[in-house]
Amino acid sequence: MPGTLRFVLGDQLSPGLSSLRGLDKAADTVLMAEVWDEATYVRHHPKKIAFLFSAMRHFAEDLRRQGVRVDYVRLDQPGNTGSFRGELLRAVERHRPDRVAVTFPGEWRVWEDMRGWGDVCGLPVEIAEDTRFFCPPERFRAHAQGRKQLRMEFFYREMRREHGILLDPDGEPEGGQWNFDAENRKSLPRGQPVPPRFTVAPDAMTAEVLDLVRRRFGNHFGDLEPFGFAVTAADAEAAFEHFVRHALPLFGDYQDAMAMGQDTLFHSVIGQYLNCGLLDPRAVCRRVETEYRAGRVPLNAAEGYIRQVLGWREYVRGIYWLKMPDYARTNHLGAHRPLPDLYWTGETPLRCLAEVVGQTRREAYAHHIQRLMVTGNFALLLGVEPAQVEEWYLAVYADAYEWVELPNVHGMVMHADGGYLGSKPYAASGKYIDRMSDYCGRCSFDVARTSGPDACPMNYLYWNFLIENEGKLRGNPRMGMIYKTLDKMAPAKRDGFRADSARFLENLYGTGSVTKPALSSPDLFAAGTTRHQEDA
Ligand code: DLZ
Repeated sequence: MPGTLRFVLGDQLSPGLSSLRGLDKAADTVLMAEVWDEATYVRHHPKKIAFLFSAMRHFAEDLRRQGVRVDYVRLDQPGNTGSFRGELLRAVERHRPDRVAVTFPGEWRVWEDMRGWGDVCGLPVEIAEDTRFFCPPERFRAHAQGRKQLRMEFFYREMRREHGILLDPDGEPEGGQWNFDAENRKSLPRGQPVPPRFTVAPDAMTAEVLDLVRRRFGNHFGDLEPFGFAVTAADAEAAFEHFVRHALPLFGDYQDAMAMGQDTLFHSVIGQYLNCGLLDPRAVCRRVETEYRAGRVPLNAAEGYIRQVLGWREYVRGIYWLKMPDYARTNHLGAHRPLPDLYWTGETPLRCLAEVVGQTRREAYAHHIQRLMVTGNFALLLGVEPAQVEEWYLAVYADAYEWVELPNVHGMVMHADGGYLGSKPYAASGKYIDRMSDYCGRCSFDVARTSGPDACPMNYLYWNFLIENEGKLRGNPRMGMIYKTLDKMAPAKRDGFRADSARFLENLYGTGSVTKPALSSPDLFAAGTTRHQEDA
């Protein structure tokens, strides 16, 4: 009896997935496939590949236990074509279904391909909305309608009201304000105990995947072992519960803090589970609200956490689907330099960067402030071409899929969208990193110095960034104060920052790179030149 072929992708591991609705166990087949193209279109961290393959295999096993027929294609299976399209065509040959059902994918690249699947297999392909998010794309479109710039805060308030989260009985924000971020910027006191890490020992299925990934992807950046990720919904749930019990109460206070040797601090480390479907964002938000209402978690922690899941996560997804594919092509600041090797080697005398890249290599994880204010800030200050920074983030983090990675890096980190997503670039000097971490105390550069060979490079690069991008940034109302400071600066001091930066860039890239033209920048010829272009 011909039935429906239901193709479940690697980041769609949710029992309530829209493409599984109405599944007929007698007639339908679920297709899942490990494919070379997905594992290599960027060179994903081996931990990320192993996590996803093992989670996929466990998900398939779960379906089988429930009596569902699953056709699971392993990476090394003879005949594996290496692509979604190829595996769909082979499965259509095997099962002769009368239609195909899929859930809307998480990346534009896959969406473009998916739109052609019906034609190539000669069957109706039904693409169902991904209902695992709070905000459907058309709801976001309505929010964005008529606005030249978007702000997460206003979107977030709409989501809180619409979904009834953290509201008082009058429908107003719990605690009288929407956002408690001002309370969430503490550095970690010396001696502050941090929660134990949650890890899961690999079972036999994961061990088999680790062996495969070691053989096939051992040359990708990153350590495969020790491997401690959860790979089932039950273990992901346990990881989240561990966070709720041990870390959530202080999550708010220390969410921006960084500390040597402390990879996770009070963070939940559940992004990889949420983004592949092992955890449900609605359940996560409800659970955090319950802890607050039970008096076990302060409001600054509960609100700060919920804002990440209900606010930021949904906001960046909304922007991605609203603005792609053009969004990825903008380069507002005309940034053109290559990504320095240190992002892959971790070899740098800047202790903050060495620490975060080293942790990323070990864990396929760094927390938000490490990503934004250390590796991100440095790439922004250097003027690295956005696409190269984006590829790095997409490859190295276990939670990274383009819908979430691209707006975060392109818009928030690199300001490449000219301020559509966020109001100003998150550029910072070494002072910020020093305030929020203990990295600078162990660095061979001196964070208290702003110029000269011993000075923290983030300090003079910060001023250099403002000077280079003056034409684009001076008019930004949120940058007014800093440009006033720059205006008051003695010309010799300004020149010193320029000279220190030029020396640093030449050391980093070699002679000649400092004035390399931004050939790949579509914005280069747009109205308004940057100081950098004038200088070049
Ligand atoms: C990230 C990833 C990797 C590494 N491998 C696979 C795979 O072999 N099979 C699969 O179905 N999905 C994989 N994924 C996740 C996909 O890249 C993801 O589903 C698409 O990018 C759409 O979001």
